[in-house]
Amino acid sequence: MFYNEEFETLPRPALEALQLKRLKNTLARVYANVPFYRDSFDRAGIAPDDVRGLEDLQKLPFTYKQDMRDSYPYGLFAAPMEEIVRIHASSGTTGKPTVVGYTRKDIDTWSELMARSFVAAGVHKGDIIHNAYGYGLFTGGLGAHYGAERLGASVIPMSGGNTRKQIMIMQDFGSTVLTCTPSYSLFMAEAAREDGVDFRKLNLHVGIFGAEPWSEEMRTEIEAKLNLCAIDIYGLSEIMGPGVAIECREAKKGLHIWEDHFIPEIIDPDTGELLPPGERGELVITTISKEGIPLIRYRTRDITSITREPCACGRSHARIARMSGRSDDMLIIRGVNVFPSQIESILMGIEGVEPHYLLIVDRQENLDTLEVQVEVDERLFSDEVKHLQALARTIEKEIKETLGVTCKARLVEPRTIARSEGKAKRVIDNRKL
Ligand code: DLL
Repeated sequence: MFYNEEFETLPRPALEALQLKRLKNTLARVYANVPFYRDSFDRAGIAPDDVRGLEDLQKLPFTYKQDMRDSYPYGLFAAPMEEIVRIHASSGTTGKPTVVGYTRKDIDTWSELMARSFVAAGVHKGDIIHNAYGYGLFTGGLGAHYGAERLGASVIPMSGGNTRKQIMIMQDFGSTVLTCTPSYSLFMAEAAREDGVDFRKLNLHVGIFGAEPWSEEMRTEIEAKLNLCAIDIYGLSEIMGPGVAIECREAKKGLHIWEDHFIPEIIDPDTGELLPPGERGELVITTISKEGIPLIRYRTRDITSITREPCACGRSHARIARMSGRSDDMLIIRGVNVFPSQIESILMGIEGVEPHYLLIVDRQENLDTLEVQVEVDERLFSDEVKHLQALARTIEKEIKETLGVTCKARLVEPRTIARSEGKAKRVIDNRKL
């Protein structure tokens, strides 16, 4: 099933011809309207007309999040304010947020791409979408909302929070689709259980989860606890919001990135060199249809790989692998590089461990330390101490053997680690303080 079959299955030569045409238009637009791009292209000695083929994209300089911060709030906008109909912003952990603006056409494109994403995930008209992504400056809530309406499904604009009410509504309104962060879905399942509601008896058939990294093992856990098909959706506010890429229900293997609107590249984050398909590196995205704030070769910091192998679903658009994290989330512990998602995969594979954890990194006497706090099954906690100790040793051993990192496992009681209604906080790094 497709939302826009013609464009979703466009044969690659036609897709690439369309990309080139749109890229040229975008370059002309930013060169004419955004002083930042005119300066950066001039400095690199390249003019929009020098880009004759898609391979010439590599000659263009990158755009970084810092460039957006430096031009706060509207400096990179390529459309006059009279044409901007919506403003969103991403909450940076430090300093000012990153601000993005959408023209009416941008909102229209975003709605279509979210509608396509819903259909790829197996959502139909007639579905009741329980949208628990936050509404507000965050793009999750409104992005999913407009896509649901475009598709013609019924959308319940819940936003995040008030978990008990969410469960009541889901039960009473017969929600069939859940959209929220993967961590919040588990929080809901847990709250439901406490209220004596069996999540598996709800009408939900699919959950569309994203906005934070999660592992394949976490998917297994969510699918079992919520009794639905869990689909991974990716996006970022700088590029658009949710719906930049999504898994298809047919294959559930890699996320189709909507290449008629975005050109993806995978680069070595240290050298900036393009990497071949299949190799992991940083995802760089160029927007080719945006009017409000087009971005050229934007460094997402997200780590993935790309494949253009045909997919069982028939979509011709490239697929990116599940994100293993952000290059700036990578922890370096005594010289060993570890992504929190790698630790998550190991934890989820161990019997008795619950999907709620927190990594605490510190430095004692010039040595990095890692403490893995993780909740364990209620039954285990009331069990003999020696069983708990054995479990802690197993966790420490598996992490050491798989990742080469020494850690201390601290098993905590169920519901002691803070729950999140949006993006989960998995790491506390005290070294930076
Ligand atoms: O998180 C947009 C979104 C909303 C995506 C709802 C999916 C669903 P930002 O707040 O700007 O936008 O954060 C973007 O979140 O660069 C990734 O690091 C991370 N991220 C988003 N989706 C995924 C995912 C929204 N499926 C940042 N897997 C991105 C891993 C993800 N990380």
